[in-house]
Amino acid sequence: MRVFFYDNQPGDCRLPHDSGTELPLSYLSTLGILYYFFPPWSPSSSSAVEELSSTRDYANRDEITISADAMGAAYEAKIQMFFDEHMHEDEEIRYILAGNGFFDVRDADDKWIRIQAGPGDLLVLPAGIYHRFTLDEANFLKAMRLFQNQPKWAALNRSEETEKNEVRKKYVHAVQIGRFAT
Ligand code: KMT
Ligand code: NI
Repeated sequence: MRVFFYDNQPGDCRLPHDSGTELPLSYLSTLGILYYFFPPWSPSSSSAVEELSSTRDYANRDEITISADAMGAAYEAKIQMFFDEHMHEDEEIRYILAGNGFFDVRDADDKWIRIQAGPGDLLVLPAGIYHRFTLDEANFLKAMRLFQNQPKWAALNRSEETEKNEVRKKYVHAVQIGRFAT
């Protein structure tokens, strides 16, 4: 996993858009993002995922393959949806099993931070954080999605409405007072 400021240049979102300013992984903690590395090829990883799931109450899960082959006609629309800036009223938990992709998240100054994630990376995006997702140029990613019991994980696209969302306001407050600071 690598973390860097997005370059904000126009062009295909699947390109790296690496500004050249790399950030320590610990920067993610200040935004309330949790990250783990459980390599799928390591025998201890499945029990590590089980343990995290039981600690954090991730009762449900599924697997998603994001590729033109796997998704057929829905592919382009799905890809576009993932890259629209949005939030959820619950955590978004993604465990990358194969392939690579970019999670972009807004930092406390509303700047885009790009997280390059690959096999073994497990990310927990907190409820209320603005984010988006794209594949890279290889156009393939397989991930496990973990969910709490009754997830409220509809994508709410950023708008004046989400600025007033209680979950969003609570998140912004938590970042501002340094609740997530390490
Ligand atoms: C989402 O909600 O943005 C996603 O599920 C992204 C694809 S999963 C790696
Ligand atoms: Ni999302």
